[in-house]
Amino acid sequence: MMRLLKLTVALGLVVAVLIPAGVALSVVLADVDIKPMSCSNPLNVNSKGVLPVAILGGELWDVTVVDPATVELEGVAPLGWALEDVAGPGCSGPDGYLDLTLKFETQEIVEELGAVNDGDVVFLYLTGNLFGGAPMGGADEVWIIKKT
Ligand SMILES: [Ca+2]
Ligand SMILES: [Ca+2]
Repeated sequence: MMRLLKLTVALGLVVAVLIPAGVALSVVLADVDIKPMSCSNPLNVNSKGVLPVAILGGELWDVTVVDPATVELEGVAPLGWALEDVAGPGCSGPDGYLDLTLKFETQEIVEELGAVNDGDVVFLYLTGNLFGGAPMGGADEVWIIKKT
């Protein structure tokens, strides 16, 4: 239920963001999972590591239709990607459906976030295209860890 609620909120925000840009109406909404299998998605802004993100596949949603070369998180291109079943909906483990996993350099994402405070919860937006050109997008939230 929580998960459903979160997705509804994310959908509203994505549409609100995309309509002014003129891209609206047929955006394919993807189930984006930042840090697969973690629900709270802590993001340490001082981390020099990578941020793993999965576009979760499902019975009606084959992630191989997504063109990985077009995917960006907050406008940042991934370091690499793979097709692998790493997680399922609601922060669960592998569910038998293939996921598109991408790795982003944490510091590049942090730069795009601008000013954040320890404990903030912020949405990160993922955008991209399907092979054939249709736009897709989704969002998930992270919990900012900023130790001073
Ligand atoms: Ca997660
Ligand atoms: Ca999966």
